[in-house]
Amino acid sequence: MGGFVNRHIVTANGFDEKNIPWFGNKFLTGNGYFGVRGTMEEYRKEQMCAINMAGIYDRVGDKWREPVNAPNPFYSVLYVDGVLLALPETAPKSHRQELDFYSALQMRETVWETEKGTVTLSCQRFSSMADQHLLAMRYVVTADYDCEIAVTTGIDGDVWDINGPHFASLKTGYEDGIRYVTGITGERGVTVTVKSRLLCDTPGTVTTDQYTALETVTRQVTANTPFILDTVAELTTSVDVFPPKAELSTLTYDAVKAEHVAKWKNIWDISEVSIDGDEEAEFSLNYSLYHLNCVAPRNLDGVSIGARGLSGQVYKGAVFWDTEMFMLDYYIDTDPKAAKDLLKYRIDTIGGAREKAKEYGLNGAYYAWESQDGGYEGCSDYNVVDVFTKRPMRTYFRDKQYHVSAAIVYGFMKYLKGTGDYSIIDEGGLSVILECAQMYRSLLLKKADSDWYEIHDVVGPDEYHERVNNNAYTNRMAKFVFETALSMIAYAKEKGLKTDYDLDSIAAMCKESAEHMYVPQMNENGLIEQFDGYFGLEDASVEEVRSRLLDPKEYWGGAYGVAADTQVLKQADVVALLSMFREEYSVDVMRKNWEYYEPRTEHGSSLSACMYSLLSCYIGNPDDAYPLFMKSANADLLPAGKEWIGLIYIGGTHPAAQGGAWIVMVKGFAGISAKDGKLTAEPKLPKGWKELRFKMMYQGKLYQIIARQDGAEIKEIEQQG
Ligand code: IFM
Repeated sequence: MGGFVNRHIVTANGFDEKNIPWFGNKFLTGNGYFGVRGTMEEYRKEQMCAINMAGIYDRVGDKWREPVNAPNPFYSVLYVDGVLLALPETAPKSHRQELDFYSALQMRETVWETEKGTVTLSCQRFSSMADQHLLAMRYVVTADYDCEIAVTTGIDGDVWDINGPHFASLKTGYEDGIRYVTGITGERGVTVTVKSRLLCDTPGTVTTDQYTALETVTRQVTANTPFILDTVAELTTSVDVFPPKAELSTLTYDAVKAEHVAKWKNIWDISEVSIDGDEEAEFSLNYSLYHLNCVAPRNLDGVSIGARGLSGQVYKGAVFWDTEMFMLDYYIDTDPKAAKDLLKYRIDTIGGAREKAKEYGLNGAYYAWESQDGGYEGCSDYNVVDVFTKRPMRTYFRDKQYHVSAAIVYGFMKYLKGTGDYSIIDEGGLSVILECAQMYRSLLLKKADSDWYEIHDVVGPDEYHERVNNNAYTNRMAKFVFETALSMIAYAKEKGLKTDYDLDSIAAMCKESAEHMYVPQMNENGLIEQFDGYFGLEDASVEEVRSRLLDPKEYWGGAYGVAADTQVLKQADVVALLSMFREEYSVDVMRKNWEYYEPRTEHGSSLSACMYSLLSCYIGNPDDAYPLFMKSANADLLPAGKEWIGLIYIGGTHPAAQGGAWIVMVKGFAGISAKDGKLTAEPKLPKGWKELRFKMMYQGKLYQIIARQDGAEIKEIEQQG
């Protein structure tokens, strides 16, 4: 794997302009409050430079609402003897970018050759995990000859936007040694302020304009004497729930860095995974966990994680089922408070889900496919732009992906089982579960002479087949929601929880619905049909279907998509069902379905590989699981997967794939499950893995797990702090 040089350092050597978007994701730093793309200091919006804010959305006119990017306090350009040295314009002699994901520090070293010698620019920067309002950078220039170095550095408020501009007004200035840029969003008037302080022993000249607050520092240097400029910056908004911990004017780079590194060490003390026998897998998995920590909205209210984390405005910064299905497990296992906060987002945004249900004539709560602040649906009816006509295409993600509500209920149940903390049920979780059950009830259809409830006209996890009937996954999930609601009603009654719901009548409804829910069963070949009529579709291979594309960016699904009338699917659907309800199926059934569906799956979504990988482990084939696990863990380390659907850009980080890799490691390879309130392990390690070691929380206790080819140890250990 290119770039693997150290247990915790991702390195990319050389400069290639084509990698700018991908490296922006790969080298991202973040602290849950914001994410800073791994771009270079001299980059601007053209290079997709962004500080992406968690949970602050804005809408301009009738364009898509999206999260706001804050002004960039790292903007810096270098002149040596009056000549600009900057990427991508000035070709470097050498260039290296690094991310130390243990200490969450991003570094670059760029060497330029000038007429007189070489100039080296080294930078280190980070997004403070200790005080989430802070960012800091050390910028060091060294020439091997006497010269004049000038650095213009400060805040760039001319930010990259997909559907902006989001700042209806910007104010820039300089006061008492502090530069600032304040933007006010157009739709809701949220104020976003970036302040920064330059720490350098040479006084600078300050300039401000409509977008920027910059300072130029010029110094004559002698050969090989480093010129050091430190920046400490603070990002705040008018809707913050906690203030910065200290006055910006009192902070130094080294002090802020020391606290940041210490905080990350605490995170790794519980999160780090060791895989004796496979350094590459260990590296990829820990790198994935790094990203999950960069995006966890710790300490924020009413915020969850978008499908592309904090890497930009792609997918409208919206929260999908990805969070509950793929990411939540990692937080339940390592930081239950963060897991609870993610679920609280669904409690806090039930209003949006109720409105969506009403809009479609349904009862209860129908959670958004693309949920933004307030839980409002960010997805439009025309969510893909056709590559040929350049017109928006009618898609059914918004109206027909009913499985999203069930994923949220599934998330609540994972939390309850993993933590034993039922307080969330009394804090609004009961409403979420009951109202999702009411929503599913209003989808049920019964044919005149049938005893069974069906669900028609849906889009399942495999989005390429729209408006299908009896998607096995959706129907089983609906039944799961009814069953869960029943058990939560029993819990509420037992505990005497105060509620306005008529628990008896909802319980009767759920019981009747669950008992009569039609869940497609296996046929004589042991196969479960993905939806009514799926087996009758053309059985073309993925490669054959791919060869029918007239344009590589063409959307495979939708009415005229190349996959729509074939059995080729985008991502795990029946396989997801089997992974989630494994206790209901024999290994033989799981194997037959894996073998049938895997060759027909395009894996066109980063959510797919981990589900197939997990089921492979359950079948007892960790070696088949391994490449799919690595695909998931490498989603952002290796060249990006699909970056376009039609003419819509979908690049960014892939937290669901990263969370999926954790799930495969825990439930698949280590074979962890809980029986009678106790963790058990039945490891199925891939070839070459001698020992897999990690920690996880279960029901308030911390455990050290050591899994080997021939068995496992699970030991309760003391929790720090
Ligand atoms: O939620 C997913 C969906 O299942 C497949 N397309 C991408 C979305 C965001 O990751």
